[in-house]
Amino acid sequence: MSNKKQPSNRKQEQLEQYRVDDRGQAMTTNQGLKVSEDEFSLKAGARGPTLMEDFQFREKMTHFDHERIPERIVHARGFAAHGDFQLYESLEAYTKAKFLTDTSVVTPVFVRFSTVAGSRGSAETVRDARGFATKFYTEEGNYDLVGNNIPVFFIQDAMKFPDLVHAVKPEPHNEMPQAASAHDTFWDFVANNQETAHMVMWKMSGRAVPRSLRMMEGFGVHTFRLVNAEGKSHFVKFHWKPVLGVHSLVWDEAQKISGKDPDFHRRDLYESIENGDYPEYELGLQLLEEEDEFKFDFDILDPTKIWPEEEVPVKLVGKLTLNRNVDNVFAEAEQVAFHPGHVVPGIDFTNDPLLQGRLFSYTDTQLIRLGGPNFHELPINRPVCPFHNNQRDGYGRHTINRGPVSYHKNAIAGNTPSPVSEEEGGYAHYQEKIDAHKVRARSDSFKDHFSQAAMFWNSMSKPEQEHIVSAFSFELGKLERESIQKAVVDMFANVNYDMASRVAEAVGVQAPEKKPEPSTASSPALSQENTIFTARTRKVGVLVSEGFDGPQVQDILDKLEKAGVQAEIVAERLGQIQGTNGVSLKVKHTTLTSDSVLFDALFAAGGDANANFSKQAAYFLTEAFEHAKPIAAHGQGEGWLEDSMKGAPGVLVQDSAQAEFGEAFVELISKHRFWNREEA
Ligand code: HDD
Repeated sequence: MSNKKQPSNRKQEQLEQYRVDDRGQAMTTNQGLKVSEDEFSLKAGARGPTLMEDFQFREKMTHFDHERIPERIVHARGFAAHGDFQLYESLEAYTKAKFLTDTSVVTPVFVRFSTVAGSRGSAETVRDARGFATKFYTEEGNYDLVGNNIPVFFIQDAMKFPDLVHAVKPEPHNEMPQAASAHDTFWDFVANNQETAHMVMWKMSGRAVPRSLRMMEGFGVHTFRLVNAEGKSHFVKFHWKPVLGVHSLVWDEAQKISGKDPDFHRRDLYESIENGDYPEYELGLQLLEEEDEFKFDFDILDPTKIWPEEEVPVKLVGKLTLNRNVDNVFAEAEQVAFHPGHVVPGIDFTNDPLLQGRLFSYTDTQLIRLGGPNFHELPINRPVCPFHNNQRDGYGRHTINRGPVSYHKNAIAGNTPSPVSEEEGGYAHYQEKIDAHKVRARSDSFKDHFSQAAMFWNSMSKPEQEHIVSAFSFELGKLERESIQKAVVDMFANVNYDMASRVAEAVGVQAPEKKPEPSTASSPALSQENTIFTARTRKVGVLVSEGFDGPQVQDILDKLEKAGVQAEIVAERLGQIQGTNGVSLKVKHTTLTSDSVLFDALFAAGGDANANFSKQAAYFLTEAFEHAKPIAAHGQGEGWLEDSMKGAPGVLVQDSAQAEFGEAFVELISKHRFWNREEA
């Protein structure tokens, strides 16, 4: 980590006491004993056996042998950062949660992003949902918003979660494939559990291959409750809206990045924070009066349904800024323990059966993962407010509780620690009236699986629909069993007949029977065509060789920098590269150490390239062109473009009349991709 001054807040002040810098220190054992030698074990003679007495060797080896803890059963591959949350306006009409009512409060946060299916070391640009888990360290205790970048879930009842996860994880007989849903058991699960239809549509879309963790939405998924000081409750859905807009990779690119840079997403997040391009997301709320619980044609307790934003607008209420990287991934990102049940007064649950099950699972998983009931004492998990109760002991206890009392009620300690009233901040559950039979059942109101899946399809632009058809064709194309391909195609004919027929044709199974369209509704907010477009923080690869046009290229690079674009020089070899008029550039990559898939756009800046570099540059440009990326060419750089690329949408070739070349390139970069080129 760099030595620059890091942003601070109350959580950072607390963490500071645990941070240790070993640089410049004498080496000791864990008991504080200074060691005089750390390369050789204690032996009976330089060529003799190692002695049992060697406590230093035993300590070092034992600690090493115990370094690993079980990875998370889901969301194992994750990365995290610190930041702050601040409110725009008081939400006291809806909630009494202090961090949502006082606009002067800056709440420290810790956010962990993750993929779901892959192991801890798996590639990051796989087709998957992304976890977006936020811990707010509020003055009233920790509040965790444990969400995903997809607003719906595969299943409606937590009872099925182990089945879903078993189906999507690598198949147990051969542990293949890693971090991928393109295999028989996942799609067998889908076809036999048709409530999955809506989330599968999202998973086949660009949402499942985000360009950056900074360019994806987050969702609390479930309907939660906000409760105000008068005890009035509103239903709420939580959203995170990225300030840079929602953008995706294309599938071919995502797969190649998995090999070229399996750490692509964490690198992007880490570098952005180090560069001071702090990732930002606005918190959005969809609020619903309790009286309106039954006004929709879906059940608001069903986690496979969204509330279309056009019907229930998203109110933007505050901003999350990630401004500090972790110092140690294990201590922070790995040991952080999230739980949807970590709430504060003013936030409560609903009877969504998926949420209800999650309220059990998360503590249980931390017990095995973090080795006991004291994980709340780990630095990253400690609230910034004090905590007092009669819980005691267990593995790894840090707190030294004083005095004889560890029970309630008592007289010895004046009956303390004591519960406090709601007025004094005591958490009181919302008193929802329940009058029902105990049953193991799915509510009839949860039985429509296809209408919103169809609405998602209807809301997509043409290129987005093409990407979905090709994602289905890829995934089903990887299956071994034709019966499953057929069952899936038949199932999705219920969502959209044309879509399913095209997939059937692509994978060579019989076309499905024509089914009625379940819904003609659409929700424009779902299309990424309607998102925010900006060139800020985009990465441009600048292909250049010796003797490039110094003043012109420098001018274009200056324009890019001014627009917040990151330009990185790619040349034949590392070091400095000389252009005309004494302009010299520092080379960051060669064509060997980078690849077109690692950039948002390419700038062919020219120079007297040798045959090898010209060939490599042409290859970069062709691939970027195929991935619909913005391209600009100047001077000899034009010669590296295939003729068919010139004049295509999103390709800018400098002619002498164009004074505003740099500005025009920035404009292209802000467009993200030129899908019309793909269609052509
Ligand atoms: Fe979960 C981790 C999000 C359903 C059980 N989940 C986990 C993480 C996220 C989510 C973001 C990673 C947290 C981190 O970074 O440490 N999970 C969701 C969402 C769901 C969901 C948005 C549906 C709306 N999850 C879900 C169900 C269950 C679980 C139905 C079980 C009943 N989830 C877990 C878990 C994990 C977990 C096994 C693994 C590691 C952990 O909890 O701490 O308990």
